Formats: sequence, C-alpha cells, structure tokens
Amino acid sequence: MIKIWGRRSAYNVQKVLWTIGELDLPYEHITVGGSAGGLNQPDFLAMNPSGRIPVLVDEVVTIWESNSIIRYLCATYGRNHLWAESPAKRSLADRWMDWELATLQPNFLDLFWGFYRTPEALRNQQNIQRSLERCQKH
Ligand SMILES: N[C@@H](CCC(=O)N[C@@H](CS)C(=O)NCC(=O)O)C(=O)O
Repeated sequence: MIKIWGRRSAYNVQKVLWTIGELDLPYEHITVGGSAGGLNQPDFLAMNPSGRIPVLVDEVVTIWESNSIIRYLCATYGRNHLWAESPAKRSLADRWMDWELATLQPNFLDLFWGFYRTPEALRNQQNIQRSLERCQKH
C-alpha cells in the first residue's frame, strides 16, 4: 500500500494526491506538517532529511520532492496512461514540471507569502509588485 505523508492543504501534496487519483491507486494518507507538525521528528527526518512534505513510501521505496514522486508514480503505475516511453515526448511534461519548480514557484511564493500571508500593515508593496510582474511575465 502506498503511503503519503503531508497535510492536504499543501499544494505540493495536492499534486501528488491528484496524480494518485488519476492513476486510481489505493493509498494511505498520514497528516503531518502545518499545525499538525511532525516534520522535525527523527522518524520523519529519516524519510526526508529536508523536513518537508510530501513524502511517499511504497513498500521499500521512500521518495521526497513532489515532482520526483509524481514521476515515480507515473513510471511505475501509469505506463499506458501518464508516462511517455519516448524521452522527447516525456520532456513535454518534464519541462513544465521543471519550469514550475525553478522559474514560476520562487516568484509565486514571494507573492503568496508577501501578500496573502502578511498583514496589510506589514506588506512590502514594492516587492509584491515586482513578484506580481514576474509572475505575469512567466
Ligand atoms: N520542492 C519541494 C517543496 C516542499 C515544501 O516546501 N513543502 C511545503 C508544503 S507545500 C512544506 O513542507 N511546508 C512545511 C509545512 O507544511 O509545515 C517539493 O516539491 O516537494
């Protein structure tokens, strides 16, 4: 049985759960992170030394980093569905996953934390505007 660690409100957990849903796989979900805590526990850090969610355990395999988990799930359980055997075809998905992680996400997170998660009086409007413009450009 596949086990997924991570709170459902985390978008990096959501994309893994979405993939599991697309592949129609049974799984067990363990809520950790956010107000549930648990990411600094030795048992959790033994699975993911970076102390982040999501983490997948599938029998003897333990994987962290959401995009790596998604690639593992698709390659293992989605060969006729979400996994392209041709490297060129597969790169159509890979490039967007890498772009999201390396290009869009840093600016998006600056905007998310700077605007949505910062009280109005403490917001840095200049930084927010710069992140917004970069997100729009991406
Ligand atoms: N690049 C990592 C990012 C992992 C990450 O930062 N996860 C966030 C949730 S989206 C986290 O662990 N936050 C701490 C918490 O929820 O307590 C991935 O894609 O898995």
